[in-house]
Amino acid sequence: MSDTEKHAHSATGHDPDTPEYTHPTGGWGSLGSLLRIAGKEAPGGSALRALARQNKPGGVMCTACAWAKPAEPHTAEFCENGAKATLWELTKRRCGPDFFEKHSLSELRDWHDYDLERQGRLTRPLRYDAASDRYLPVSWDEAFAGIGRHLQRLDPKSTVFYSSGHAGLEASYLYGLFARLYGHNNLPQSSNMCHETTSVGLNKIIGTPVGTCTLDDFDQCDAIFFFGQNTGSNSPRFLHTLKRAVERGCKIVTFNPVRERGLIEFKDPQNPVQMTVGKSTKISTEYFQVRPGGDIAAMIGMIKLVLDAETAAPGHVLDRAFIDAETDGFEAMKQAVSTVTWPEIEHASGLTREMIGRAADIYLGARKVIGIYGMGLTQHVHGFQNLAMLVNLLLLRGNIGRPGAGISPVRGHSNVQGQRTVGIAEKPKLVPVDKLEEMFGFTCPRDEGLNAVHACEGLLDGSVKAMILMGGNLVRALPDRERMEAAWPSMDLTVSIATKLNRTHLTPGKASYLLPCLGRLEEDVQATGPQAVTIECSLSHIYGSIGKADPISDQLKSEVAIVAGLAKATLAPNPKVLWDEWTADYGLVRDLIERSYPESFRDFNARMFEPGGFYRGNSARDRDWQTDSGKANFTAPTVLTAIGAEEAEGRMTLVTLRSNDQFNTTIYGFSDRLRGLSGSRDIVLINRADMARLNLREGQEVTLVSDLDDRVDRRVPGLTVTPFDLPDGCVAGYYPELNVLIPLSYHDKTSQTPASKGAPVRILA
Ligand SMILES: Nc1nc2c(c(=O)[nH]1)N[C@H]1C(S)=C(S)[C@@H](COP(=O)(O)OP(=O)(O)OC[C@H]3O[C@@H](n4cnc5c(=O)[nH]c(N)nc54)[C@H](O)[C@@H]3O)O[C@H]1N2
Ligand SMILES: Nc1nc2c(c(=O)[nH]1)N[C@H]1C(S)=C(S)[C@@H](COP(=O)(O)OP(=O)(O)OC[C@H]3O[C@@H](n4cnc5c(=O)[nH]c(N)nc54)[C@H](O)[C@@H]3O)O[C@H]1N2
Ligand SMILES: [Mo]
Repeated sequence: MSDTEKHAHSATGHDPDTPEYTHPTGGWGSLGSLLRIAGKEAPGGSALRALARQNKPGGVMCTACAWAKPAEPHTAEFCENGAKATLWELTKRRCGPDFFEKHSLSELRDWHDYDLERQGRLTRPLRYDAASDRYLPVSWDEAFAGIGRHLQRLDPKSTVFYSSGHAGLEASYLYGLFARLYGHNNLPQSSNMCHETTSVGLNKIIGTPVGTCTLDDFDQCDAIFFFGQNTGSNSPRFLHTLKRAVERGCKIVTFNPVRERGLIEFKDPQNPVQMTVGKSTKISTEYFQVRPGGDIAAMIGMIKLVLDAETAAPGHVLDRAFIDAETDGFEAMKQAVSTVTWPEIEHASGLTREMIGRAADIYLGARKVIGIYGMGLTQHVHGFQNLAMLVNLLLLRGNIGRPGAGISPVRGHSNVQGQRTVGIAEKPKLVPVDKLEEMFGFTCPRDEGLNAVHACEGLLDGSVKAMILMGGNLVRALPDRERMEAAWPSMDLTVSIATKLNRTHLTPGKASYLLPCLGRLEEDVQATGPQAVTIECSLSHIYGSIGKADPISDQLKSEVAIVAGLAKATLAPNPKVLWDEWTADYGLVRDLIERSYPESFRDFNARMFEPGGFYRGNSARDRDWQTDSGKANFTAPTVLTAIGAEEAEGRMTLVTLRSNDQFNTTIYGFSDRLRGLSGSRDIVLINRADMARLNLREGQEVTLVSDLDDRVDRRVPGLTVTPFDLPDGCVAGYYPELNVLIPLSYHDKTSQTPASKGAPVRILA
């Protein structure tokens, strides 16, 4: 069989010899998986009440993904994975001082991540004691004072304040302010490993760091082009939106090396009729198993076909008026695309010209098109080129800045986008520094701070001396994990604000504190009474969220209170900076946010509980292009694949995946139900033809080694060879287990987003 025939086969039908879950996403399967978690966590009535209020106006906004919360929610407006996140947070298990009395950190380092988090919620502030190699309880006052003394002694520029996208806008705004008052912009965030390609890339080409679509657009579009986003696992509520779109005739074209169940068909677990009768909705009209990194070539192919169609019917295909008035760079893009040949496109994409033709036909037949993407596009060395080709494709027919059309990155953590909006940004140009100086009477640092990759480089070269983490599990989430883990204890100070114990907490710096916080689901009572917080979704809507569950311990503080406590202990008093008043009443913090960002947050306190959230607006949606050229920019392709390493004999591209049973580094269990896999996460997925070529047997144990020639030895032994329907030349396995194999230097060229979907590896039998 020729290469082309093989891919033609795998893209149209599933390889019968490899495991695949054959049921639709949703349905009884997802309820079963939920009940397993519920059984393990023994949730109280609080958790069930929280679920009933989840994602509803005036309720609590889910702590899992960032998908939009509709104005008219379902009775149960949560998904399998949102519910898991709730049960996980409101678990009955506790990880208190007695646990740490029993276990030293060197002992805990032998535990599986799953078992660490499974100990339950952290209940007390803790300080690391090197003599006993244990965490010991401390009072909040001692913890704040100790951390404050360390920070006062350190050069602010040698410290890093990370946040994972959990905390609300209030805590996030104050955290950014604390960093700047203290004297740095070192505010990396989880999005540095995630959608930074979007923040930097879209900003460059269409002048906005975020997507342009709202939920209404999904009720109007004629076609959706879906690249590298696994909706069924990672934003399941979005499946309802897609199902509605399909039912009214919208076509969905998916590009993904893996046949992800949720994008194939969906059974609505909230629709009793569908559940019992068993009818499911087909989601993708066409599903193309593109090679990892091959999207650039596939999109170039589509662009070529659209341009050919225009040549055949001049004036009938392109939106010429739009291109002439609103865009820049069309001719250069067209010229670059014309030099690419079809054999090159077919090789790089792994798709045939005929397949790309089918995709192009759907594009041409649709008046309103939305482009959706996730980590499959952003986490590549040429991630920027990925995004730029998608924008090129959309711009050809004016599909940005018009109802029913646009570009829509699907974001990760529930408030990851919002944290950026309110000043968690290492780039001072994204922050209203003049305004902040005027509001708080200080000199704001104006030099660029460290992003995640730069912070890691600083850690390795010794220039980074302290890290505060507001959420997250950085040593697990970062690339080059082994090197990071080894360097971590060299820091003078490490502080984690967290809900649960994780691997990062086991590599303390010379001084180290673990500060337990309230989760969003818990009631947060301050001096003026119960408080609400706010978050922003992927579609730029802002929602209020009120936790009602009983706090799991009376020793917890809110993230707002912790940030304020740390800041007060570190900074000299400033009459314009009122940490205690702000902690007592979060409405005052929202007033500060409104004053800092008046266009996005007009009448913030009054509007925060609007059903469906309030829209912050988007310049590109209004065709106000805030780019250097003042136009939307076409980009001439410079590469055909997003992979940064050359093809070589024996070299494979490693794609790191999330299972259906994890939220990032939090592992709920060992079942990847939607891919038909279960039992172990220490596996390497590979297709049968490649297994035969490389002389591998099913079930054999192998070692994966990094194949980047930089003299660093990176290897993961003990992986079980598991046949799986993937394109040729690639292997897949789980994040975070395989992060050891992702070189720190191997990242998107424009944004430094680690290339977690395309690292070069070799298999050692
Ligand atoms: N349940 C659950 N929900 C989550 C998370 C979780 O871990 N669990 N994580 C949250 C976070 S922080 C984020 S960022 C999002 C992540 O959500 P996604 O953006 O969906 O990220 P991934 O699951 O890493 O992978 C996305 C998809 O890209 C495909 N892919 C890999 N390489 C390529 C490629 O080169 N081209 C194309 N076209 N596709 C490719 C993979 O097969 C996979 O289906 O989900 C959020 N929601
Ligand atoms: N190889 C590879 N690496 C990747 C990725 C990949 O696809 N492949 N994906 C990347 C992506 S997209 C992301 S976003 C990062 C994620 O990286 P991180 O954000 O660092 O990781 P998380 O697993 O989301 O963080 C989990 C921890 O957050 C804490 N936590 C949970 N809820 C709360 C809360 O409400 N408040 C506070 N303060 N803490 C809380 C808990 O202690 C928990 O252990 O990983 C990145 N790394
Ligand atoms: Mo993410």
